[in-house]
Amino acid sequence: MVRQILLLTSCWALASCEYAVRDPFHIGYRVPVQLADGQHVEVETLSNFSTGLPVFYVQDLLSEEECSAIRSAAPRPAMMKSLVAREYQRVTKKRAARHFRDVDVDRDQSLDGDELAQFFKEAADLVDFTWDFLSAYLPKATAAAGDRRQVSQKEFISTDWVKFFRAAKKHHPDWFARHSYQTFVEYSDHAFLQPVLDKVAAVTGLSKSLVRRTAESMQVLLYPEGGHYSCHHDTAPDNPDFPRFLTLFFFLNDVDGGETVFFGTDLNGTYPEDRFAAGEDVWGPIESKCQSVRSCPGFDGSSPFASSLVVKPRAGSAVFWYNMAVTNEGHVGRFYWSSIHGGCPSKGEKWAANIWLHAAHRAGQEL
Ligand SMILES: [Ca+2]
Repeated sequence: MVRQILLLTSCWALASCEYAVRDPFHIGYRVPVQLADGQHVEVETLSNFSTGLPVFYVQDLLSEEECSAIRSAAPRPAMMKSLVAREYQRVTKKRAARHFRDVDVDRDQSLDGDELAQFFKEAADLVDFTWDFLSAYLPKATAAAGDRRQVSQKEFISTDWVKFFRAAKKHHPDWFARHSYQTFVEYSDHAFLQPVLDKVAAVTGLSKSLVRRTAESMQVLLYPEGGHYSCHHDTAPDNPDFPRFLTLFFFLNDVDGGETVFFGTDLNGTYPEDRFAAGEDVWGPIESKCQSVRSCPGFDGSSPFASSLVVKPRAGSAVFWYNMAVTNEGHVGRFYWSSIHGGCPSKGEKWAANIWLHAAHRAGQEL
């Protein structure tokens, strides 16, 4: 059923279709691909439509020299801290009253942990916190016994939230949705990147000209120890600026931790898209649940996404997937909510790079 829906909106492995997506067949399926330099690699299916999203893996797609060259093309002084929400800098007492009204969804004039978490997310992309840390700023709330701690309106509004978020950034940078550094590298500035683009074409099955025409500048990422990126989509269904229909993610060094997790996949359970097709709101709850780094494999033993696809970093390897369907004319098609994914905390410096291919929006297109 799901696959039929996707077939209707995807340009599907047709020779005449420039945007044909690679057919995943079944999990574990490997197709050999010869690269321009004569090297052979295998494109392995890690997940397919029946488990949530087609995801492919290619081991040793980049040489050690290419990994090193990409890292060198992104010198540390050029790396910018990946942006998170900065609304918190404007949370005055007056604005705090408005925030309180916005997040007190049950209108009981106090905030519980979930409601407070909503404020933290909106104000600063803060997705993890502990009540122990909060106790310095909200002593009355944290003095209450049990798990059902509440923050009163008076206490919320009188709290210096700018000071709180600054302290959180200083002492717990890993609590924020993104803890990484990034820069963009232009293909035209580096001759060695042209063969890299051609490798992307070879493994995705797309033409070299299409890849060169539609590739966004390469994003190079550096995650410090403990760095991570909470679950997210690489594009949005209605985002005209970044219609990234395909993501190819390179791991540029070996590191423990730092796994990429596809939270919208379910390798041995009920595929959430089935429930989504039945009208159930599954993606909202999944997205809020996978924000915390506690959703990462083995983080605290709870493993809330134990059946999701996990890809471990390995220098030179690549993983790629589709964020949306694309029409034969290259236009944006149906959005794949199941493409939600995240990068787990790395246990050392982790280098990676993204290549995104863009589809086009039709004028006036409604998605
Ligand atoms: Ca409430």
